[in-house]
Amino acid sequence: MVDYTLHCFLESGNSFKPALMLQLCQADWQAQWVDFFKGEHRSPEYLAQNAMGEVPMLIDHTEDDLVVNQSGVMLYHLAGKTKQFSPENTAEEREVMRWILFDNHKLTGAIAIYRFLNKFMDKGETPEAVFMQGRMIQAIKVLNRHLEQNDWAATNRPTIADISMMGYLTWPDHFNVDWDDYRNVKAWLERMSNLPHYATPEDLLPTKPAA
Ligand SMILES: N[C@@H](CCC(=O)N[C@@H](CS)C(=O)NCC(=O)O)C(=O)O
Repeated sequence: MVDYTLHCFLESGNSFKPALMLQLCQADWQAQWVDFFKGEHRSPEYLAQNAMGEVPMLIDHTEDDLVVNQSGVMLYHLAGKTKQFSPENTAEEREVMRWILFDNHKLTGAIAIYRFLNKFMDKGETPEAVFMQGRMIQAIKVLNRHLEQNDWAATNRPTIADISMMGYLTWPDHFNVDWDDYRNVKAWLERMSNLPHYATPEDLLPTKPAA
């Protein structure tokens, strides 16, 4: 039996966040594919474990099959257990929390929706898509400005805040961004991908099994 099972799917940047953390920490884990596009996350069985009906979902087998929902909570949980990528004092904790909340609400919050409309629904220039694209660009600009003075998001070393914000950023072509226009983000993404044991979403996350 592995220590952790992550319910996830490849197209999900939110799934990449805990998967990357597990990989960077070299944890003992397995991925369990969720058939998201068929609505498995809305099935009664799934909702019984995760009332929010969201992917990813982490099961910690070392704690009596504890169910952890929300990628940010998973990152905190894993940081606490592994003592890696974790804040080390209250001030750092505040900063880490600040950037994880920013990620969930503004960065991932806009990118995931714009990407879904743009790539998976091929919506073109609808008012909704243009609105979300504008929100996304604002959030990317905030991150780019912050990284002008800082190598890492929350402290002077990589933390779960960096891991969270990277969730969707390996797919710039899915949301029509060129990292050459955001040089500080580009350099930070390179630093992230040079961390020991780094792997891509395509390396870590399962996709629909062949029929
Ligand atoms: N804040 C959540 C977001 C999770 C999320 O929205 N996941 C998407 C898939 S990537 C989902 O399950 N969407 C279903 C829905 O919104 O109904 C997290 O970080 O875990």
